[in-house]
Amino acid sequence: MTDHQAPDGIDLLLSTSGGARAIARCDFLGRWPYSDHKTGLFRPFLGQGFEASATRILEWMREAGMDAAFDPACNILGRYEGLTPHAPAFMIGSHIDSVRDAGHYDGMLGVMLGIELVDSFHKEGRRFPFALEVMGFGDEEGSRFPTYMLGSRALAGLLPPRALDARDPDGMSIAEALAEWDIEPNHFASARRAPKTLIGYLEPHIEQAPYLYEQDLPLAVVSSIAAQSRFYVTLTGQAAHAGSSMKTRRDALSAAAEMMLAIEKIAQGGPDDLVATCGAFTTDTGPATNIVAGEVTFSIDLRAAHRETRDSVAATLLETLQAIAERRHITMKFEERHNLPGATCDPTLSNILAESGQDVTGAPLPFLVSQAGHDGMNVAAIAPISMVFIRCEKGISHNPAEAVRAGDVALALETMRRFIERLELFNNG
Ligand code: HGY
Ligand code: MN
Ligand code: MN
Repeated sequence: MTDHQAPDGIDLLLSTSGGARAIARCDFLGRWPYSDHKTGLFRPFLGQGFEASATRILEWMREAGMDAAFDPACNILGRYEGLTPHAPAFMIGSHIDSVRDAGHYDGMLGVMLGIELVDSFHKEGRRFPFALEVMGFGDEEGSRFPTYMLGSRALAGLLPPRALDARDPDGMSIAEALAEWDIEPNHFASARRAPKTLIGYLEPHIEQAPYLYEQDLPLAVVSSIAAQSRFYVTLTGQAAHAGSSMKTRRDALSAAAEMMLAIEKIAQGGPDDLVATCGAFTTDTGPATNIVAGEVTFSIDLRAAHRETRDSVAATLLETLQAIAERRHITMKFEERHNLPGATCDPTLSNILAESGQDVTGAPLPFLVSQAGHDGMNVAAIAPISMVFIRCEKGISHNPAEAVRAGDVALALETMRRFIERLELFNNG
């Protein structure tokens, strides 16, 4: 077992605390029944694995001295009171849902580190002029319902109307799934947090890119989170026999292929922070090999550090795809289903984080733009946000090979501790 793949987590759960236990708990939750799949990790919002994981995490929050419960949006929230009851809170959080075939640490590690931090203060009997809250957002990935960041949007009051009508691949809506949990869908939006009750937010998260790995650094401070949009393209041509003439075809699949290569070329021609990814592909041919595709759908995930870049590239993409569709006599539907404008991390919090990290690691922490989206993008609407990145092996994520180093996670936890202690001084004025 190499250093950066934590040993099997079960025994560590009992014997340690701190970074090692945070990793062990992520590994423990990375398998059935805390996953919907018997092999590998898939923990979609409101699934069986989600329920088992949330139940376990609530227990760990309570053992760490917190009051803990589901909020009305099915996020899990632990609260460690400050020196005075009902004090505004500083929140540490991330998400507990996962993509399919996920790694163990995306999202979950941030929540486990929050619990470890509070547990250490609780053991010392320490209280602060603010409460500490640990938040496990229930839906960040949108891996079951096509919704994305439902939990943090509910907290920030950013839910679009009829958000709960979104349906999973089996046709169940979020409202129906909530009803199965005996949760009143109409209460979902009451998860909205009054801004004055949060003084700030910190999201510890793996980097999900190779910068720290290549620079051989353990931690970074996030300066901003890239703007991201998701589009769905539906192409309708004409289903036909595979023996039909090439001259008369209106092949939706060939059109999609040409479009995807055009999208890739546009993104490759832009600045390094411009990224575009095609996915969620469907075709009406099923497994048949002798049918010319009549209808194809695919998604486009478009990101850039600055919203203006993203939006101008989105306009170029639309023009390019329209031209391909016209030339191929294909009708195209191009819908935007997700639009996050990106977020800037609070400079004061980020500098306190950077100082804390330098204390702990002995070297200045780099400031990075996050191309990956995070719940902090929504929390930024109601509180100043900050993020600390933790190195992950080769930058690999959204992949079972995702791995972290116990030493880096320990440094992150100690950085978080110093950060809260500095906040205490900062708050005492
Ligand atoms: O898509 C993202 O950036 C995040 O992993 N949900
Ligand atoms: Mn993710
Ligand atoms: Mn994540």
